[in-house]
Amino acid sequence: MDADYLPFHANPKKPDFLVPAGAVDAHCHVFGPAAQFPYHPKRKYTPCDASKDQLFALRDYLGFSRNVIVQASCHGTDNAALVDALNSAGELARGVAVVDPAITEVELKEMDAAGVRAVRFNFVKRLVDTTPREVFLSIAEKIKPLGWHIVVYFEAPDLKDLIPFLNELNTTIVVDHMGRPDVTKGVDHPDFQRFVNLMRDNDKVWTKVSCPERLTQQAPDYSDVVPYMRALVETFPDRVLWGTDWPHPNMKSHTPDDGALVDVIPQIAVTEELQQKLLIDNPMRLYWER
Ligand code: 0GY
Repeated sequence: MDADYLPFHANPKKPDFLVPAGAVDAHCHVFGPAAQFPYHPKRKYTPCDASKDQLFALRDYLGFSRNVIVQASCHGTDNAALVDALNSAGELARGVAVVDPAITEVELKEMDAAGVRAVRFNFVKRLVDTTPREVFLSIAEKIKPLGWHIVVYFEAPDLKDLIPFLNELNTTIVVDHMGRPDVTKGVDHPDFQRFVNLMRDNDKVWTKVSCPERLTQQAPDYSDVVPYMRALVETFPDRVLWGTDWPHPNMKSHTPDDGALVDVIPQIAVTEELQQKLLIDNPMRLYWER
C-alpha cells in the first residue's frame, strides 16, 4: 500500500443507532486481496487489502443486511474481485462495475448474473485519466438492454459543465457523495443549490448521502456535513441512498470509525419513515427489484 495510505479502522464502535432490519449499505468496496486480485497497473493509488470477508463481517457487526459494492478505480476495468464478492454474497449484495467500451454482450450478461446492476463513470481527475464523453455514451447504450443504471462520481466545481451530459444520458443516474459539495459554503450557496436543482429538474437523478468523512472539517461528529445530507433526504426522500464507503480509500485527515458514521443516520433521516426509505425501500427498488 502507498506510504501515506490510511488503513480502515481496525476496531469501530458498535453504533448507538439501531439499524432497521433489511438495511442496505449502498456504497462500499472490496480491495484485492492483491495476491488473488492484483491492482490495476494504471491505478492512481495502492490501498491496503480489504477483503469480501472483512466487508461481510463489518456488515453484520454494524447491523446491515446487504451491500452494494462499487468497483474502485484501483482495480480499473478488471471487475474480478467485485464479481467474486458478489458470487459469494448471492442475494445479499449487488454491484456497480467499471467497464471498457469494448466489453461484449456476453461479458455484460455474466456480470448481470453475478448481481451487477450499474456502471460507474468517474470524473474525479486525481482517481482516473479522462474518458471522452463519446466513450461513456457508447457504454450507456450497451448497458441499456440490461436495464442497468449509471453511477457518477465528480466534484462540485465540475458539475456545471457536466449537467448537459448527465441530462443527455436520459437514464437513472446515482451521484456519489452528493457531488462532493464544499461544506464551508453553506446549503443555500448557489453551488449546492445547483446540485439540488439538477435533482429537482431531472427526476432520474438520485444521490448517495454519503462520505461526510471526506467533506468535513469537523470530524468525528461531521456536524458541518449533516445539513447537506438532511436537506437532500427531506427534499428527495425517494431518491437517496446511504453507504459507509468502507474501506474509505484515500483518506488523509483521519481514519473514520464506521460505527460513528452509522450514528449520523438518525440526524439526516430524522423519522422512521425516512430511515425506511433511505436504508431499505430505495436501495431495494434500485438494485434488487427488476
Ligand atoms: C470512494 C471515493 C474515492 C475513491 C474511489 O474509485 C475510487 O478509487 O471511489 C475517493 O478517493 O474519493 O467513493 O471510494
